[in-house]
This record gives sequence, C-alpha cells and structure tokens, in this order.
Amino acid sequence: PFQPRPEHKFSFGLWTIGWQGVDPFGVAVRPPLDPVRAVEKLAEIGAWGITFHDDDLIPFGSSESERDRIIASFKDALAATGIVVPMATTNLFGQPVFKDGALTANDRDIRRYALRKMLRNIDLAAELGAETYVVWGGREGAESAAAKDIRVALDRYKESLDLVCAYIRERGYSMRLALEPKPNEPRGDLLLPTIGHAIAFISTLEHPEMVGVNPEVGHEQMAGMSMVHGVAQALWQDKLFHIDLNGQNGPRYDQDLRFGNGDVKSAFFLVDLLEHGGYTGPRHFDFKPPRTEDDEGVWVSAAGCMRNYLILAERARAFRADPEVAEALSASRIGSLAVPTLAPGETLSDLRDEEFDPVEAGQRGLHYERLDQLALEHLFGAR
Ligand code: GLT
Ligand code: MN
Ligand code: MN
Ligand code: MN
Repeated sequence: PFQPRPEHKFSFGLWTIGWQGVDPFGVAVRPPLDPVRAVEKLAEIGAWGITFHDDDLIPFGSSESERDRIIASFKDALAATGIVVPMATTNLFGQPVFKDGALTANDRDIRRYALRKMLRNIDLAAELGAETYVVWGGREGAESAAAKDIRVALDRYKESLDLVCAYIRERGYSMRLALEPKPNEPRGDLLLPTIGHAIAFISTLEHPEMVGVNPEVGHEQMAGMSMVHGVAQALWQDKLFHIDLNGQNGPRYDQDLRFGNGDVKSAFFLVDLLEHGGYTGPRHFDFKPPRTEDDEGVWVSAAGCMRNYLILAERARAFRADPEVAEALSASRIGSLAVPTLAPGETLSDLRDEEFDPVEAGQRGLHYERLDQLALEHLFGAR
C-alpha cells in the first residue's frame, strides 16, 4: 500500500527536487541536478509528471544550440520513462531585470520583454503537451505603497493575461492559465495575495474561462487563510486548475516543507476534499527538500510527499466509510445544509408567517466536537 503510481498523477517542479539550498543566508549545499536525471529519478520513485520554469530547464542566457541540445535530451528522457509535462511556467522573478516586477514592472520595455519570455516558453510547454500554464507573479508587487500604483498595475496585469490568452487561442493550444496567489515574499506585498483576490481578478479578464488558480498550501497559510476553505471555493467556482501541495507552520516565511510536514490536520481535510470533491488534475508538489539533506535525502523527501498524500487519502476514505462517522454526520445535520432554504415553488411570503421558536433553536447542540474527534482518531490511526 501507499506505493505511488502514475495514475495518482503526482508531479514535481524541477525547481523543487533541484533546489540547491540557496537561501537569503546561505550558499548552495547541493550540486545542480541534471534535468535528465530528475526525470529518471521521478520515474523510479513512482511520480507521473515533471514541471519546470523556462530557466530551470534552459539556464538563462543559454545559446540557441545549447537550448536545442537540452530540450532534445529532456524529450528523450521523457519518452524513455513515460514521465509527462502537465504544466510549465515562466521565471519572471529571478533575474535583476525583474526586480520591480515583470508583467507589472513600471518600465514598459521590461514588461514587453517579460511577455516575450512568457510566450516563448508557452510554445515549448505546448510542444511538450502541457495543458496548464502557471503564472506566479513573484515580483509583481512593492515594498512601498508610493512605488507602485496598484490600480494601474492591475490594468497591466490584465492587459498581459488577455494578450497571453489571445495568443493561446490563436495558436490553437489546449492550454489554460493558473494564477498562483501569495501574500508576500519575495516582495513586501504581492499582487493577487490570496485565492479570493485571484478569483475576483479573473472575472475582469476577456477570457475568464481560460484562467483559474494554482493555490499553494503554504501561501494561503502565510496569509492566515484556511487552505481547505480556499480550495473548496475554487472548486465551487470551477477555478481549481492546478494545486501546489506542501507544508507550512503558520504565518511566517514561505517554508515549502514536504507535504505532510506542517499542519497535518489541514492536510488531511485538504486531501479529503481533493479526493471526494471532484478534482481530477495533477497532485503537484512544490516543496523544498531542506538544506540538511544530501542527494539521497532529497529523494526520500520527495517520496515522502507522495506517501503522505496516499496515507491521508486512505485515512480520509476510512473516515468517510466509518458507520459511526455516518451516524455522527447525520446527528450533526451536515446533510441538511444541502437542502435549499426555500422549497421549490415557495416564495418569501411563505416564510414570513412561519412558526419558529428561536429560543428552542438556540438550545440545540451541534455535536461537532464528537465529529471532529472521530476525524482526528482516523487521522491518528486510532480507528
Ligand atoms: C517559486 C515559488 C513557487 C511557485 C513557482 C512557480 S516558483 O518557487 O515560490 O511557489 O509555484 O513560479
Ligand atoms: Mn511556497
Ligand atoms: Mn515556493
Ligand atoms: Mn508554488
């Protein structure tokens, strides 16, 4: 049991397993990871897909011949292992040129360059079969409110995404965009800081049906938000196009822990939601194997992400199948929320004169403590 297989759709960013450990306080602790070896190792541990930023695969500044050589060997590795590329994205944050943002940089020539960089990698993503293109605006933001007119920055963000969607349509790619929210880091404040901001912004686009979200566990928790509620709303609005699974301990710097480390109970209910809420997309891990790990530890950490997901999925199934849970759910009247407040044919005048004793209703117990205890006991493996 808990053996990851391709049908589980587990995918990893090349930047995750390939993270060398460079942080604001220290240099690299691990050597670079060859993308071909990344593909082979992922196949070995039972993953299904690999994702990448343009610059993860093709180092920034590579010559055309170097680029062709890298892409060819990457394609060979994919073909040899069966690993797929479900998603790709653009690095619009690493190079000095993007220090004030990319699609929303104050400098117009930088915005034009950013758009070119993005379109070029969308062509490569389409060629490799990616159906999702993630847009994480890592540098779209500011440290000082005086430095950026947020309303016009959003005009430019919308302009760019409308242009990108038009390009995807014109090329006939079957590709959708997924915006990844994050409240802060690396900028002091980022645009589209939460799932809710992103979904509201999407409604202003020319092709809102082509754009959804790619929520990350840690990013919502950095903002003090419930990842489970946010993902549930994204599902409800048909906007959960992709997901970044990892771990985080409360509002602090972006920890990108292995999935399962951090808030385990939230992870349990998130897996329960994904497994029983109709999400069929990739289970993508965006984590950073800690700097304490050597190469062997990197793969143990990656395998742990998948194993923890499968364990939590099994725990969630057991929770849902437990007759005592079924009884507790009904005692707590969970199902009655699904009944529309007005019956078919009723109008507001029907409820105006209804008999109701608010004092009696206020005395009813909901028994959620019993229900939550059952969930915890399943999570703990005590049932
Ligand atoms: C970067 C970021 C992640 C995003 C990636 C996509 S890159 O590591 O911290 O959360 O998902 O650009
Ligand atoms: Mn993160
Ligand atoms: Mn990250
Ligand atoms: Mn992410």
